[in-house]
Amino acid sequence: MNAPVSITRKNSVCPHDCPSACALEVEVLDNQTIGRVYGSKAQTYTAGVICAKVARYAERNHHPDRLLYPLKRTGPKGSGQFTRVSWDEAMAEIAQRLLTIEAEHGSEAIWPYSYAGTMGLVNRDGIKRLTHVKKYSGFYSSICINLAWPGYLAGTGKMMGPDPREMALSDCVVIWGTNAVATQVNVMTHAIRARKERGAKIVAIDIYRTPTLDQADLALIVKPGTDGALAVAVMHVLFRDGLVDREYLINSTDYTNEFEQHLKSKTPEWAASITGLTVAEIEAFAHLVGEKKRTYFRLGYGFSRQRNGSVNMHAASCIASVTGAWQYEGGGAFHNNGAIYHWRKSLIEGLDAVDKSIRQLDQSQIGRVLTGDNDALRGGGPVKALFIQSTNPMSVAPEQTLVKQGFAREDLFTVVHEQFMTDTAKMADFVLPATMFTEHDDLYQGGGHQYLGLGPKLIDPPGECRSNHDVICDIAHRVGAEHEGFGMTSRAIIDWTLQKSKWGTLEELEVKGYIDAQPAFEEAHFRKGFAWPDGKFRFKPDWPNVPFGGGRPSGPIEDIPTYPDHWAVSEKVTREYPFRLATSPARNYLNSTFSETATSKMREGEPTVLIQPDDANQHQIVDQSYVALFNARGTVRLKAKHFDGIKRGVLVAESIWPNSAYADGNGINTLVGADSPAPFGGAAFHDNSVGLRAL
Ligand SMILES: Nc1nc2c(c(=O)[nH]1)N[C@H]1C(S)=C(S)[C@@H](COP(=O)(O)OP(=O)(O)OC[C@H]3O[C@@H](n4cnc5c(=O)[nH]c(N)nc54)[C@H](O)[C@@H]3O)O[C@H]1N2
Ligand SMILES: Nc1nc2c(c(=O)[nH]1)N[C@H]1C(S)=C(S)[C@@H](COP(=O)(O)OP(=O)(O)OC[C@H]3O[C@@H](n4cnc5c(=O)[nH]c(N)nc54)[C@H](O)[C@@H]3O)O[C@H]1N2
Ligand code: SF4
Ligand SMILES: [Mo]
Repeated sequence: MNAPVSITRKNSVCPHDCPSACALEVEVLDNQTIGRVYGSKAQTYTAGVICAKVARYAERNHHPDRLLYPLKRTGPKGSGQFTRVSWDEAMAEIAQRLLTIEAEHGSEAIWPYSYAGTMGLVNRDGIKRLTHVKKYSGFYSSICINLAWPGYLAGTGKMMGPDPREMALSDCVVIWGTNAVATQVNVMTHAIRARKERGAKIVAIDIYRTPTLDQADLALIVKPGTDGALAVAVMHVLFRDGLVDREYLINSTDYTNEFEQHLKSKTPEWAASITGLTVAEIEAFAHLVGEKKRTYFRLGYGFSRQRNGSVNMHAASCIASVTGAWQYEGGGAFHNNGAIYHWRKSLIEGLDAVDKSIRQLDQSQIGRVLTGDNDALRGGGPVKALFIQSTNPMSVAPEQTLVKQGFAREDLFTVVHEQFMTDTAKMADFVLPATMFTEHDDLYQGGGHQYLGLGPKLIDPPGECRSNHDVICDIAHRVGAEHEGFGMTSRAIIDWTLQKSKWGTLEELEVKGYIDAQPAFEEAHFRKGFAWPDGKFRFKPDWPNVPFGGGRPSGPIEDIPTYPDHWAVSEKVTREYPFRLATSPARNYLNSTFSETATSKMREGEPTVLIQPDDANQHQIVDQSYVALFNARGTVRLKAKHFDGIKRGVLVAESIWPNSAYADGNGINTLVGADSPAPFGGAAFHDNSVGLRAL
């Protein structure tokens, strides 16, 4: 029976893979229905602002295309022909297939594959418990943070930083390599507050003129993969013009005369030729951050999605150490707050069951893994079964040609637990319907801020949708996996995790909604030292030993320059492939999520590549005409749009669209490589060389 129709607003947290992890107030219309979604005003980072796509979440939550019942494939792989089955029938057959594969090929032939469709700790990470207990192949989760985090850790040693709300107290906010207007709107809230209240300057650095750059006082458009050159030239100017904090350098960093000498040749002229900026732009940026000691460098993910991305991230963070910005309220460099929550995840992830001898397969290399690449398989046998939750690799993973070949294998047994019939779900043998965040309980943490929060179940799920937690526990029982976590409710796991992590109880969190986990000023600003034995920020990192938990050294790690620099390892342009392509995020999608909602689709239009008008004329590409982009990995057809806010030789295709949105079904990640860049792998989504031809 429905509750009386009175609109109540309930606290929740946005579950999507976004640094903002906004605190929400969800209108609950009745037991089955949500209304409008608002940003919480009381949670001071969200401060009442959320993105448009989540404000209209009812469109996604109550979408007519939601998966409601378990489905079993009846036609050929990928045909989209399924028949409805009961949960019991589906789970019994899935368990039996997994047990048979385990018996015939060993436990490592099964690869649970999941990512951050939901960021709820219980529902996102419970699959790891199953993986560990059953000794299934491990998951080297590389697709998002592996190029970004090591760069920040290389200097600071710890993944935290000055309180992001301090952006509002800065004299200069540098929004570097993140299109915050699109990907984490709250950065703009706090930066614009600083401008209004203190006359602060906003600098934004990207490879094309984004809505974020439109809001900046100084908008710098660099060539992809050249931020390291910009950062070292800025430091050159700071030393040259006496804008460095010598006392801070000596007391708080590993500064040496050798480092200063290294910067001597890194002139603005040198950097101008690499970045495509003018000398005047570089000088202006350097003087701004040199004169405004309260400069907050908000370092995003985007500029790290290059083969030299970690080096560039480190180089950018070094500027705050040269000026001593870290010392001041509203100053320093920030990327993510991952280290402040001190979670005890042993119950959620089954860490007590980890067997280090089990191979870890690289998420980004799923195409290579499924097509039998020996290196990608770490010398072991083939993967015979995939159990997928909360991710859509048939759209989002690099080397799509291989990904598609792999998923099409007749001998591969694939289960996909999803909310919609995604490109990945279409390839499954069984599709299981998943709940949304409003329909289950979970615990969330901010990456771009410092709150942890509760997202309670607010409404009943439609049809027969089940949460990740329930599905993992059910499958665990059926395949004989034993762990106390499989017998607990998600609420009991949340309570255990909160208590063991010293955040109180679930009951307390239910009252508060969220907890401000911000460390003290001294700690967040590294005033008591950076997280190294000598307490000093490192201009000269020890790359192989950067404390990136479980990171697997990859790529030409030994070739990383000793000091921050321009590391020229981007994919080379050639006569055949003369353009540099980035696949920056689309404002109305979140990775491939929301590409099912009508409003997002309408606002995004169709897959499009931005091209500089002189380049377009030279290659005889008419505005709004169709083109082919190609490289050795494949060909993608999409619309070209002339755009003057981009350097010559650079293309941007905002993503990620379903494959069916492209003329021949090849999505943009057809062009992206899955080679494993230094220092710890990852996917260089914005570092692709391609050719272009009119169609
Ligand atoms: N609307 C929307 N929001 C999202 C997402 C989305 O797809 N859409 N994705 C979510 C996820 S999973 C993540 S990890 C975050 C990521 O969010 P961000 O940290 O913003 O990172 P990216 O979205 O990869 O890219 C940000 C910007 O970096 C630019 N860029 C690319 N290469 C370079 C370079 O070499 N130098 C510089 N200076 N800039 C460069 C891109 O053009 C892009 O505009 O956003 C989350 N939020
Ligand atoms: N070209 C290009 N490709 C990229 C990027 C890029 O910038 N450019 N960015 C990369 C980055 S940073 C990332 S993080 C990855 C992200 O890639 P994915 O992790 O695959 O992210 P999404 O595309 O949002 O897909 C998440 C899926 O999870 C489902 N889902 C949501 N909640 C739940 C739940 O509770 N249970 C279950 N079972 N399913 C759920 C959603 O319906 C959705 O289909 O993409 C990467 N791919
Ligand atoms: S900005 Fe990010 S965290 Fe906030 S509501 Fe939108 S998708 Fe969710
Ligand atoms: Mo991501």
